[in-house]
Order: sequence, then structure tokens, then C-alpha cells
Amino acid sequence: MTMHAEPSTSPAAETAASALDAPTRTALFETMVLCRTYEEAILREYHADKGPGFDIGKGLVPGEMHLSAGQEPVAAGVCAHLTTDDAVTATHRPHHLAIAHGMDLRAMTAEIFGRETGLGRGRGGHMHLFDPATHFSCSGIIAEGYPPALGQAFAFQRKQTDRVAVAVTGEGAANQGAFHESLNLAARWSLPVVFVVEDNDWAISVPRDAATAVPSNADRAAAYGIPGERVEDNDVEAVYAAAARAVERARSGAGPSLIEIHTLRLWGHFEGDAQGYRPELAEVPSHDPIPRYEKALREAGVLDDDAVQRIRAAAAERVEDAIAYAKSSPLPDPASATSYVFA
Ligand SMILES: Cc1ncc(C[n+]2csc(CCOP(=O)(O)OP(=O)(O)O)c2C)c(N)n1
Ligand SMILES: [Mg+2]
Repeated sequence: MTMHAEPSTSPAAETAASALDAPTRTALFETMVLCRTYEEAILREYHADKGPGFDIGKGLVPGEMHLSAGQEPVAAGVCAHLTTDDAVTATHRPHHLAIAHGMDLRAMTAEIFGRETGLGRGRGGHMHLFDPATHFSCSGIIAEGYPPALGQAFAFQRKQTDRVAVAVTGEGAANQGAFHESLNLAARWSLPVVFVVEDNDWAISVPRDAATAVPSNADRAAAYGIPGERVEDNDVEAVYAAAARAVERARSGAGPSLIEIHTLRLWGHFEGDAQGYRPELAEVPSHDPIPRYEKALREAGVLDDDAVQRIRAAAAERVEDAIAYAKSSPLPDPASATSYVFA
């Protein structure tokens, strides 16, 4: 590891002879497909009954919805190195990370649909998925996941375990104080944390260049004396390799690392966002990482039509089961509105 950004990793890494074996590559693809299948189903259900017009408060899933389509390489590549004993703290755009970390899809979906069977009994919704079973949490307050990741890592260290905490945030949130304070303290105490920045170029409608003069957040690691690495091109295998180094470093007690991944926000900031501010909008679909990886794996002989079909069908079955479970679950009793929440 270096103390500054590594050279860009070319997407050619996906198509050239891979360092990874076929089962690992297939598993990365399966995770990405499951995440995308899930979000396409949420998209369908979310928009099904918002009309006439677009009333964000209406429907089966009322409120804001931030989907992570395009960012699946981050979730698949990082979470492949974790077990559910490891902690993940995520953002307002959490679904891909929750799924890749192994969250139960039924309880997650019921939470998104505001049902009593959800992870938080339907009180939290899609930005507040708290799951003790997988040590996963997230928040609608940006950069908020960093300090709790430190707290968990502190506990892991004190108990002399080899568990790690992964703290994920967007590139916009990396300009907040909590990000810098967390890097500083984690470095000082050599905590087992992997800091992950998802650079999708946008913080709502603010381009990254308008918010910071630093071209790579990975460079900021040097300010705290920890390794920083930037992965270009949304390449799942490059993410996998960078995360392997950072997770191993944390597990072995050598301390935290920072990884920034240049990823892609395939859809709007939230559902209903017309994205008129986005000059590159027309070409965004051509950068979708999933067809690109599928092509690479077909060309390498790792996948064929049958295998792809099986993977897609298995994902659809799991996702539709979770959606059906959520829809058939009871809504919380209004009389219990103040139960299970701080009051
Ligand atoms: C502390 C705080 N300030 C402002 C907001 C409003 N807000 C929600 S998402 C967002 C942009 C986040 O951008 P980024 O960190 O790049 O994440 P992305 O949405 O691109 O995944 C802002 C400013 C918030 N949720 N929390
Ligand atoms: Mg962003």
C-alpha cells in the first residue's frame, strides 16, 4: 500500500486474464445481479401508485427513495471480504451494501414498506436499516456512519477480535467534519476500520469539483498517516483487490485504510429527480457496470447463456418472495406509534 492514490485501474482488468478464479468472479456477478434485481423491483413498486402526477407521500412506499443502481461493484467487491460478524455502516443509499452484506431480504423489504415485520418494525424506512444479525446500520444524515463505525471497531479491538468495521459514504459527505475526525482518530488508535468513499460524481445536483479542490479523496488519507487508494472505472475486480488489502490490514491489527471508488449513479439522486443538471445524462446507461462485467465473464468462458439465465432467475425469485412478504405483512398499529422509538 502507498500513502497516496494508486494509478488508475483500467476496466481492461475485467476482460484480461483475471487474477480471480471462476467461482469468485461468478459470485461477484451474482451479488451485483441480486442488488440490481432488487432495486428494479423497488423501483416498480415505488412508482406503482404515486399518481396522478408524482405525489411522494402516496403509495405502498411513501417518502424519498435513493437507489444505488450502478454502484453494485462497490458492494460486491467490498462485502465479499466480510462476514456478518463484521460491521458495515452505510448511507441514505444503502440497499446494495445491505444485500451484499447478507441482510435478510424479507425483513429489509418489510422495513422499506413500513411494515411491523420490518427490521425496525417499519419505523425507519429505507434510509434506516438497522440489523443486529449482520451488524449493519445506515442513516439519512450524511457522514453519520463514520463515527459509529469507529465505535464498533474500538469494541472489536478491545475485545481482541479480528472483526472489522467498514464505513461507507458518498464523495459529497467526505467534505464533512465527521469524515475527517473519524479518519484522524481511527489512525491514532489503529482501529480496524476500512473507510470507503463511493464517488458517483454527484451530491444531489452538486458536482464533486464544485465542492472540493481535491481530485481524489484517497489523497486525503495521507493527512492522517494511513494508506489511501482510488479505484477508477467502477471495476468490481479492482474493488475486490483494493478491499482485500484494506480488510486484511484491518484484521491483522495494522489499522485503517481509505478506499475511494469512482462509481456511477445510474438513476436520479432520488426517485422523481429529473436530473436536468446532469450534462452527461444521455451517456450514463452505456457505463452500466453489470452488462460490462457479464460480457467480460462470457468472453472469459466463465458464464454462458444458461448460467446467466439461472443467476437472473434465482435473483428474481428471492426478490419477488421478499416483496410479496412485505406486502402481506401488517402495518404497525397507529396506537403503537411511540413504541420502539425515542420519545
Ligand atoms: C448532514 C446532512 N446534510 C445534508 C443532507 C442532505 N443530503 C442528503 S443526500 C446529500 C448529498 C450526498 O451526496 P454524497 O455524499 O455524494 O452521496 P450520494 O447521494 O451521491 O450517494 C445531501 C446534501 C443530509 N442528509 N445530511
Ligand atoms: Mg455522491
